[in-house]
Amino acid sequence: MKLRLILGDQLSPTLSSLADVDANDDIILMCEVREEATYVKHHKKKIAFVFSAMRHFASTLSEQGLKVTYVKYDDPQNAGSLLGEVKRALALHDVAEVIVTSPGEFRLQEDMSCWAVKLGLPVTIREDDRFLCSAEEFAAWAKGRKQLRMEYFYREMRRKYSILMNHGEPVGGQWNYDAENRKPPASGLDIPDTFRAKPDAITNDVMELVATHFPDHFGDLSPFHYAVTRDQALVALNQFIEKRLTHFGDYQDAMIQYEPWMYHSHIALYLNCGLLTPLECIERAENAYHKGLAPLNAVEGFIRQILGWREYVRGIYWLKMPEYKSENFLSAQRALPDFYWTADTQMNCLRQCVSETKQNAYAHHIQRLMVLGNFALLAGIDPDAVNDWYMLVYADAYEWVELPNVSGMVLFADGGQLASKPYAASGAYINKMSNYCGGCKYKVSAKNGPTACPFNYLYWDFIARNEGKLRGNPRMGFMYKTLDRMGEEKREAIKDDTRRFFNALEQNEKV
Ligand code: FAD
Ligand code: DLZ
Ligand code: SF4
Repeated sequence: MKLRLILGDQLSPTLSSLADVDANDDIILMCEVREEATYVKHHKKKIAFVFSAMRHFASTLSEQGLKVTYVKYDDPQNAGSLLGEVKRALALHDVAEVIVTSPGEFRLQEDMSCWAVKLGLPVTIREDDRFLCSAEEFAAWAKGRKQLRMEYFYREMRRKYSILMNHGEPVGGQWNYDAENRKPPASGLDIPDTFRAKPDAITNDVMELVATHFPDHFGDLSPFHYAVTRDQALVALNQFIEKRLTHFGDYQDAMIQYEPWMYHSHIALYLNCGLLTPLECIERAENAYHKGLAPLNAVEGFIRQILGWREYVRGIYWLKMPEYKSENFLSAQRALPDFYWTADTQMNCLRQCVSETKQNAYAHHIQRLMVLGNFALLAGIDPDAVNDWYMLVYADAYEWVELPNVSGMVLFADGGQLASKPYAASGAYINKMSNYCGGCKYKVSAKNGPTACPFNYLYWDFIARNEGKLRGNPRMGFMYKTLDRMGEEKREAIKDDTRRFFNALEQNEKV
């Protein structure tokens, strides 16, 4: 008999650990355990989502005639850890081998590599083949390259899977249509609502459990409307393709007050736990283009996120771990401000993005990058604290995707292995791409003084403070030329404003 362990982000019928399952003999083990639910104190909605999706997946497997042992969180016998639960199952059954698909996080992979010794029987860790590029293939692509740029990786993937290709050339003649994808928000946009599933009895049970056992975790548990089965996730995907994909490209970088969903797909949480596969999402978008239902800039932009960015950041993660986790190129050390938890700030952009994160366990990419991340970068917040926050607050967060986005894309903590320059921006960028500034106590047009937008002086303080490390970056040349032209008075004003702002933060004053 074989014991097949399935983790909370492995909810795919095609999972490698299930490939040769013997319905008459093998046992499938799934368990809700304290260790996984609390190694970071995940958002309440994320725990509810993962547990409910796990329970639904387990009942689908049972309906197919497989023998499933499902351990609920509040089972009095629950050992609290994956290894503990495997041991408990081994004591009850005559198991010859444990089979598991390779986990998505380094810490768990390290742990599992010792299980055979700890358990005294063979533990087979199979490749997770739900990704479009294996870790080995990525390492081969990376070998000998000075710079690992996503764009070149993405082109290889387009060729490999023949996506948006026409006789070896990219459809439309260009690989990338990003230049058409940076429209500021227009007024009067009619943005379709996101997919909303009605919680069923399983989800209601799980929500009660989360309210009881995780009361001090961040975030709002209700309303809960995420898909928790593959069928529901497919409906959510179709709804995106039909109603929002057309404008995905145009407004990909736009932010509108009280519009948390915009034209994004809201499928990362389903992709990352296995309810959807990357290729089916890509193919549905490509079909929409061929049927004339969505323009090329939107379809190519969406496909690039999944076929390009998603696979690329995973490749970087496995290539660079474990060193990547402790990188701090800019020696950033500031504590994470309280308003990342409370949303209690006068900076409207941050207030809006934190509030939406708290409500939905979701924020779209540009909110994560250019508001929440940009502030953390400019303020020099410790990468460990920022990574912990991002891992904890989003329903789609797993370290393989969260860490390269935060340490690489946002904080430049990896010194430029992922991004060629820091994504630092002043308030002007946020003002151009959102309508947040109109409702802000600060003036985005003011550069200095107590009423000036803090992003404005923090931006220049960031440039000046990190001169030793960034001046040599060819893409930062223009910034340093501008800094060089600044008079002494202006530089002093920036320093004074920054000092005043950080003092207020340290005194726990509302900033
Ligand atoms: P859409 O905007 O509709 O994009 C479609 C899909 O493309 C996403 O579902 C996702 O699977 C993929 N994708 C898009 N951008 C990226 C990216 N940069 N890296 C990897 N995949 C991408 N994504 C996560 O899945 N988990 C995370 O923990 C996570 N943390 C992030 C932290 C920061 C600081 C930043 C800047 C980005 C992070 N991202 C993360 C990437 C991206 O922001 C989310 O995938 C996206 O916002 C999810 O919403 P969506 O499904 O509506 O995506
Ligand atoms: C995210 C998560 C949570 C909250 N809880 C569980 C759990 O109780 N049991 C489980 O098997 N998996 C859970 N997961 C997903 C794991 O954390 C995930 O498999 C690892 O982080 C590896 O990616
Ligand atoms: Fe954010 Fe500055 Fe605009 Fe206020 S003025 S919303 S702080 S960018």
